[in-house]
Amino acid sequence: MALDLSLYLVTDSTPAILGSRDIYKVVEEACKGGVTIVQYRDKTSDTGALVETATKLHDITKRYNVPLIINDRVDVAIASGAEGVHLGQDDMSITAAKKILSKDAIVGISASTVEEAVKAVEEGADYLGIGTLFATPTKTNTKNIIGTAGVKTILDSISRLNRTVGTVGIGGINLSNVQRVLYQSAAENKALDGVAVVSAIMAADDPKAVAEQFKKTIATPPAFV
Ligand code: TZP
Ligand code: MG
Repeated sequence: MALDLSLYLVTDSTPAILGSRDIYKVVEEACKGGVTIVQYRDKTSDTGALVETATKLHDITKRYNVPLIINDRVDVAIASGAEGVHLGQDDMSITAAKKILSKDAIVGISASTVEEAVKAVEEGADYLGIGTLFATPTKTNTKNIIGTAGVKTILDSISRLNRTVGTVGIGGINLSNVQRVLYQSAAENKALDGVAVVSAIMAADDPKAVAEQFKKTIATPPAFV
């Protein structure tokens, strides 16, 4: 599966976002709408439930050729057959995760500073989730709100390393600001490969339609240039 980060869906199972809807239906609709990668992010379920949900999500995503990434938990990624993991700065190191996972597994990490980003690239991260771009009710314990200027500084620093690494912006991205995010955060030699969204798709009445709109908007040159 090639790594296409252009529209990265991160799930959320909390009532504030998912409501009483079914996570499997929402993720399947999002896949139909064209999300290119899905991360199962669940901070509350126990290990057994995580593996069960991840396995069911993987049954869905693989039908659409969409890689499934598991937040935080390398063990759950392996048990569910997912394609990779997304690590936080306080989780297992990239080096350790790569020792345990299969050699073609995708290992991504969150980065909010130049130092974190450079270290992650040097350790061989496949992609960086760069943020938090904008304050968002979805994640209130965010360390740094870095805006497009912060993303641009990070992209500029990693472009000097001459390593291949994917990049997505995350935090408060929606249909109204996505074009601006991509345009304003682009450094001279490196632009974001995509955007990661939670509520814009997970809380949408019609996740398929919103994913389609994102794809269209991302592919359209911004009118304000
Ligand atoms: N990491 C940084 S911000 C965030 C995560 C998981 C949540 C983004 O959620 P939303 O709803 O797309 O603003
Ligand atoms: Mg984490």
